[in-house]
Amino acid sequence: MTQPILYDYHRSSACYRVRIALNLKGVAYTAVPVNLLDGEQKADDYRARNPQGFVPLLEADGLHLTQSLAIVDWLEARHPEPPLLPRDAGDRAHVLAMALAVACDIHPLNNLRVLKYLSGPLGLPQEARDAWYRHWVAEGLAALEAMAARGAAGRFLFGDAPTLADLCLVPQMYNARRFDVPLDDYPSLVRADAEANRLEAFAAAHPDRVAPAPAKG
Ligand SMILES: N[C@@H](CCC(=O)N[C@@H](CS)C(=O)NCC(=O)O)C(=O)O
Repeated sequence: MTQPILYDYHRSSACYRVRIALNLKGVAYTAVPVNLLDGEQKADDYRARNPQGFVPLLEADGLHLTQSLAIVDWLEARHPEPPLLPRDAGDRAHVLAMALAVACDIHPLNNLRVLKYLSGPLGLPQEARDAWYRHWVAEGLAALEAMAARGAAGRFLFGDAPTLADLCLVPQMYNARRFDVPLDDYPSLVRADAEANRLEAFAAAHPDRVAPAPAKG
C-alpha cells in the first residue's frame, strides 16, 4: 500500500492536528510542504485537489481528503486503534464539543487569512488586529477551560488517553503562545497541553520538528 501524502504547512494548526493523529495511529506518511506565505495553496493544480485552497489535504486510498476533522474521522474509521473518541455516547459528544469549540469557534477567527483581511482590506492597525486575536482566543479558551472541568480527573482534556479534543487543544495553545496570549487563567488546558506534549506522537508533530516549505526563489 502506498503511503498517504500530507500537504502540510508546519505552522498550520489544522495540519498540526492531522500530524498528531497520523502519529498516534502509527500511520507513516509523506509530507509535501505547501508554502502558504507564497500562496502555493491558491495555485490551480492545488485547488484542483482542494477547492477551498487550504491545508491540510491528505491523499490516501485514491481520495483527496480535506478539512482536518474530516481527515481525522477518516483515519479513525480506517485505523481504529488507538481510538480518539470515547465509546460512551455522552462522553463522545463532550469530547467532540471541546474539539469543535476550538476548530469551529476559536481557530476560524484567529487564522492567518482573517488577520490579513483585518490589516489589509479593512485597514486595521496592528494593535487592533492583536486585540481581535487576543479577545477571541481568550473568550474561547475560557469556555474550553470550563468544559474541561468535566474531565479534570484525567491526565488529558478528557480522561487518561489523548482524544480528538487534545489534538485540537495542543495546536491552539502553540498558536496562543506565539501571539503572547497569557494562559494563567486556563490551568486545566495548560496541564493537558503539557501532558500531551510529553508523548512522542505530539512532540514529533510540533512545528519546530517539521520541515518548513522552501520559499520560492
Ligand atoms: N477548517 C479547516 C481550516 C483549514 C485552514 O484554515 N487552513 C489554513 C492554515 S491553518 C490555510 O490553509 N490557510 C490558507 C489561506 O488562508 O490562504 C480545517 O480544519 O482543515
